[in-house]
Amino acid sequence: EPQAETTVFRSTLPDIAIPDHLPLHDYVLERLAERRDRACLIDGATGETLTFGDVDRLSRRVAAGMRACLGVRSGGTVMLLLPNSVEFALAFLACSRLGAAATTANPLHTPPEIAKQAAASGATVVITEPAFVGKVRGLAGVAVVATGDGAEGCVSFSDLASSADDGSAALPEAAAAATAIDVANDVVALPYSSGTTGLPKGVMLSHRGLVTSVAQLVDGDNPNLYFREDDVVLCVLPMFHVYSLHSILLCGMRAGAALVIMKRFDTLRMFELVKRHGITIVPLVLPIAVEMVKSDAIDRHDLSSVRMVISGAAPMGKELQDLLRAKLPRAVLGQGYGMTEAGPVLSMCMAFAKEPLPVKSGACGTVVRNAELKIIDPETGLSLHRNQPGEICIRGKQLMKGYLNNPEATAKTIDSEGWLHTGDIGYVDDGDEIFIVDRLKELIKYKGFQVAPAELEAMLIAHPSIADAAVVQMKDDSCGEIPVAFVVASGGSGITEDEIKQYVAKQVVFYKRLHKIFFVEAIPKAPSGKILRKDLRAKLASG
Ligand code: AYL
Repeated sequence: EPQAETTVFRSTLPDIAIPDHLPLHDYVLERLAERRDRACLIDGATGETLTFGDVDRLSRRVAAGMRACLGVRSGGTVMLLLPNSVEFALAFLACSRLGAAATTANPLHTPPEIAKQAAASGATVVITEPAFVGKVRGLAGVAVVATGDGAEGCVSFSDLASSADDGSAALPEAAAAATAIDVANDVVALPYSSGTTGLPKGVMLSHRGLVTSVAQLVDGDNPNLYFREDDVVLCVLPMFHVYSLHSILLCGMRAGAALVIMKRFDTLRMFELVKRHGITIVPLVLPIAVEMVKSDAIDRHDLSSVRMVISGAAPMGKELQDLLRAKLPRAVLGQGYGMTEAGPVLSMCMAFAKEPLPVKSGACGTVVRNAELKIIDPETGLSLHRNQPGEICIRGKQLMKGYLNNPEATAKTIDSEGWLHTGDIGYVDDGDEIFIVDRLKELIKYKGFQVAPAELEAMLIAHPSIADAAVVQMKDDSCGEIPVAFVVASGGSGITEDEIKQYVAKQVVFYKRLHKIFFVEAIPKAPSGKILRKDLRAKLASG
């Protein structure tokens, strides 16, 4: 029964004082003085280690270089088009120091996808690897920085990092810019997300928003996500995605843990790195868990250092969780639930707390502290009780400021009372744990990556041989979900499944490729013109 009174769910942990005056870099490096010589970033490929002191010094230099050579100022935007690397972390912190926003993107994106984000975000600088420079050369008004040995026509990252002195005294201007940061309003990260509907949009995460979200997990006497200074965290999830950026890079640095950076996932390499560096914390996504349990090598490697395995960004079934638990009996296994717009974390497994609580398999955590969560009937908007599934909504200082240049989409996502509507369907059980059971929104999650149906539908409809199209997800054991399309071919065009797949594949990053095309007479739609995705998904489920 929906009710007029709102049932608000809160963390079982008490609220804490969260700094609301520190810019993000100062917050994550707040205890620098005690940690100068501790390992912060370890390059998994080379073993090269940067201490907290190194990271502080180098990120100051990069900031100074970006300001002097590239004119990056407070309010500016820099695109990070980088795989996992030390450079990513340094460039991100440098943007924070300058009061500039870092808009992050997958370097495997196609040139048109990159161009779209660069233009929409207003980026004036792109930082990338030499191998990807060709993808961004044509961007008008954008300076390109290349890492490693640099590349022709580009500023080299190492020049940036060595351009100036490292002491703040030698950087009067940059220091002034840093102190001028308006923590409540200045955007520090600008990831792209399609949210509950439509095309990808820039999600404005402020300094205060991200500080709040990190603090909700790792601060306090009894942190919800207990990372210790002696922890070694595996960083194989891409930092350009908010899961890794927030819960690995920022939470890890704030807690004083060391990160082992892996550029791309490889099961054996990962097992070796666990052993070599004594990795204690393994954040992963479903496909990595699948690879791990499938590999016979898991039994031949000593993974006993691992004490915590975090899964997030997409649903992970109970069966897989149980298989993984059997392989890693010494580790606590649990889930985090996030959404880019939510800043990003809504809930975290309480078995990860300093004073852990027992949790249930399949749950995706308990709402974070200093926040409010409610479940509403999507039809009436009225609040629901425990154990009743409905749309998950969250409120707190950690939420995004809004979508860049898109107040309409912002207003549809965060209502006038400050509640963010996730488009996820779930319930809160008697033990305060959240279970996600369905998704109201269009979003498709392939290996934890976002696929926006609207983007693929626009592309399909633009094809002269296609009259109409709808894209939905199909369940898949190793990828979670895969995008498939229902297509109405134009009369007599005779276009084939392969032609359509190729046509899309040429324009998009690998995870947005269509896996199957179903030719139909018409796309089912509501009178309003809205695609009836539920009907299409039901069609797939019934085979
Ligand atoms: P976006 N279980 C089920 N679905 C999930 C889960 C989960 N544990 N986590 C995320 N999702 C889905 O913006 C859900 O539909 O953010 C949600 O609305 O790419 C959508 O993914 C959001 O997708 C963490 C843990 C960040 C997770 C995240 C998620 C970031 C993904 C930090 O510590």
